[in-house]
Amino acid sequence: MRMKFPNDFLIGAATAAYQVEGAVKEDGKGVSNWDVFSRIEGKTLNNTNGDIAVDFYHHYREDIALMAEMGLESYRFSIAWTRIYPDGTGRVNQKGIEFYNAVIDECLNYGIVPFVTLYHWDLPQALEENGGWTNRNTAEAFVKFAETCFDCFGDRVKHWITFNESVYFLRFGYITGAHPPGHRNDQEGFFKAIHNMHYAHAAAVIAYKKRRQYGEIGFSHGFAPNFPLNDCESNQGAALHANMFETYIYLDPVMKGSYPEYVLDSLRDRSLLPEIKEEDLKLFSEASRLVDFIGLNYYHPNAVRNAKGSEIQIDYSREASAGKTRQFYFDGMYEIVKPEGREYTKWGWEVSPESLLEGIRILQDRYGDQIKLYITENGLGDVDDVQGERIQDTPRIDFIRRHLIAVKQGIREGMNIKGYFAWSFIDLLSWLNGFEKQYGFVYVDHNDNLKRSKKQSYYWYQHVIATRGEQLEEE
Ligand code: BGP
Repeated sequence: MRMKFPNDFLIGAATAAYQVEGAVKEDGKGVSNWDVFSRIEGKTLNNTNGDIAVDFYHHYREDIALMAEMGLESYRFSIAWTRIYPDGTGRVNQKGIEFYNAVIDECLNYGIVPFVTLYHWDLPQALEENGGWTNRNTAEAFVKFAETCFDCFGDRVKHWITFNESVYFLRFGYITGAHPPGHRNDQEGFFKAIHNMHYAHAAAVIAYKKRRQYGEIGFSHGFAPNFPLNDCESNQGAALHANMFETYIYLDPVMKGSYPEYVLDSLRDRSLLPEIKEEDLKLFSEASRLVDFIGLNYYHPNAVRNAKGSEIQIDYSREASAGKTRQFYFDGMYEIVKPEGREYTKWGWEVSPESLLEGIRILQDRYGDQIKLYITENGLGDVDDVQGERIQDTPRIDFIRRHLIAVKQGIREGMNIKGYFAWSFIDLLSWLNGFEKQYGFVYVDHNDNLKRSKKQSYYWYQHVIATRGEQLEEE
């Protein structure tokens, strides 16, 4: 049976400030933790950094015109905190406000809905130096930054995301050291940072709703649902444990206003429980009643087996965090394996559109059937064949097509999914993989003045949007 996406379903694409903007020293922008971290030898592929990225700062008109020509309905982008508050707090930089006003207005001129992420990993260095997310002051500064954004842009921006993928920036920041601040196995810092991040999220949600701007606000989770390798009971336990520490510790406070008991017990046993004040929990609970949606960034599921007692060593290499080799497990209780006979990307990520739905069913069991969801990221990281006239990125088309069909199936089953954002609109800087791992509908030639070219997938997505996905199954 043919079906279009419902009228209120947004078909969009996403990027993040550090990965596209460049112009890191222009118009009063302050220094971010990534500006500093990427300068440390060996931290990123070929020591690439975001100094130029794809220079969206100067190309935004051209890029948004390309979005409009494609028919894109919504553009998810993030605001660089250091453009608004160069030192993280204190003085506001008017030029930064002007830049995002221009980007938002440009989108709206074409009828593109701006979908704005407040925190997509580029923390002001001044705050990082004072303890980053382990310091409650960072959370307070975030709330101030969020309020400034609501006050300056909230008349036109009606969709907000507080945090992007805390599961990754905190794990890589405090356990593997692959992201700033680069701590290794700092478990105490890790759980403290998680709690402060939750405080910042909750306070920002409440601050937003107080303003009565009649928009929505949510939280984007890096959703890699863990499934047991097989029916064996110990592997099922391992998958549950993994989901507790990779998903529920992030989504329970947002959706229910409390941490899972299982997580609390396990942290208490290991003397890792951070200080959780009664008033924080009150705040979480109030925010959980106000939050509008969960964003899922879905790339792959994980197959998990029990590893208790097998002395797993954390792999601190950049490759491990970039997904190329086996991943680490902070407490050695489970191991993510890559069973043979399944489909994987060049970076070893399992391709499984059906696991997205399976994962959503698990979330529905926990948070209710009608939780409002957006797929805030999904896409294929690949090395495209850029020879010849047109870039034939057929694997990307196939990947996105299959995931969009799954989303349609979910909607048919009654899932409350309100939009899909392909990662990414344009080829951009991958945090750890430089420019080697491409995700975009638009290619950027770094040897020819950052010239933009439309890929095959650009035209394909244009058609999907024009037909509201009606022909996906036949393409
Ligand atoms: C998500 C991030 C994005 C983006 C994407 C692809 O985790 O939110 O910013 O980078 O993953 O990741 P990668 O470039 O490592 O393949």
